[in-house]
Amino acid sequence: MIPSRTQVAIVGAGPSGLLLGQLLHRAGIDAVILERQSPEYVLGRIRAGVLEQGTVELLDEAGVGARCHAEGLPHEGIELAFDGQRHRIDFGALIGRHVTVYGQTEVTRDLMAARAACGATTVYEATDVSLHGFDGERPVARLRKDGVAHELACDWIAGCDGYHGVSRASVPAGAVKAFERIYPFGWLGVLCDTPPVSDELIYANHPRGFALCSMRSRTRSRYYVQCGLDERVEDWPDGRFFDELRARLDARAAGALVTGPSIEKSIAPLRSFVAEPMRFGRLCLAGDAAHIVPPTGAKGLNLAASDVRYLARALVEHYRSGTTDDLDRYSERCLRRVWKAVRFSWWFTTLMHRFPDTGDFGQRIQEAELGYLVGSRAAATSLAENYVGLPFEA
Ligand code: RFL
Ligand code: PHB
Repeated sequence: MIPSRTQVAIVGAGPSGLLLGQLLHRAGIDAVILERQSPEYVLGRIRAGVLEQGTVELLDEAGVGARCHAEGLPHEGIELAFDGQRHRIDFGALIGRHVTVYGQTEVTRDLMAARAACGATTVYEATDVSLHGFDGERPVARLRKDGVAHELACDWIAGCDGYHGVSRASVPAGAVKAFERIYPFGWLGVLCDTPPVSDELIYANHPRGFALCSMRSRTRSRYYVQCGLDERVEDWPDGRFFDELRARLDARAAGALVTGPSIEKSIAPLRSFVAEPMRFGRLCLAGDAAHIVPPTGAKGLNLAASDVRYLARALVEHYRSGTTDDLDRYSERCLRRVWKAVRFSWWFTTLMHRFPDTGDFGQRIQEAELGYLVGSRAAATSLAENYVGLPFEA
């Protein structure tokens, strides 16, 4: 049954939409989620793997943190490989904080289960979602489900529908300013059921291009290599992928790499994108709908969570006291944190990747900066603070 009215209509059942739904539900605020895809499709997308401490705390607040604590892997550092050597950035020693390796798929699964358990409505395979009247007091979301048209009246719309969603696209072009940088390369990612090459993530800078050794668990590995924008997955059989990965790693990691058949392989282009502002009347954007970062800093999902944290608190305060003060501050508050993460992701991407136009000079500059980074406590602390996640505003 699709209701005709709710307090908050949420577009998108990715991590932003589901987490917002759960935080609102726990505060007694009614929300309906409209999702274009099926639940299986949403769970089939292999994406993020690294959660900031603040994100895990927010999962706890939403009542869905148990499995992340039980099965997630706390990581107290990362390794940087360059110039044939590997160096550790020790988050624990530098700032006393850590990240948790726990896949976005699992976060989504936990949130879906919690939503099903509380009986809240998610309309999957909702097509032709369109948003109306958010510049006034009575917004409406229209949709089709199984060919039948529906209207959902609401107080607020949360646009949690990712970069290609309908929410940002519904805003008049003159009301939104977009900031964008497209990088001249992508990431080719492979998932396989083999033990990870190291206990920690390895970020490798190499003249052949960037590589990343990540993981989902002690038995499942996630690897990436920088690739050209014109590359196709079909041109990268597993053997070629692992040869290229090995060539970009230090000798110890290359020797320790256990290969196996890939269970997923995909190419993602890299971009930085920010839309300002993030609120238009009674439509608030959150997560990838408002901003994209290249995955190098592992910030996308974490930024989505921090937007949702601010939005949920502002809506709870609004329904409790009638004030819109926090909603009025929503956009600027999010954007301050967003731009810091955009800056960090851009910096780490620029430091680690081979750019087509900077040549051997660029490679030496990167190696010099990496040398400085691993040799200076001040520089390493800056990396650690940003990677583990900057604090939220009060
Ligand atoms: P999502 O996950 O894109 O979900 C949006 C949902 O909205 C639905 N939708 C619609 N529904 C109804 N009507 C419409 N018209 C709709 N249009 C779209 C979509 O079907 C979808 O279900 O956005 P959300 O929730 O904001 O979450 C953002 C994160 O998914 C994203 O930032 C991260 O995956 C980015 N990311 C990483 N983030 C991290 O924090 N740590 C990482 O380690 C990390 N690694 C990554 C990443 C992203 C990657 N790719 C593929 C871009 C690694 C990769 C390779
Ligand atoms: C991942 O495991 O997918 C992952 C980890 C770290 C990143 C990006 C992606 O920076």
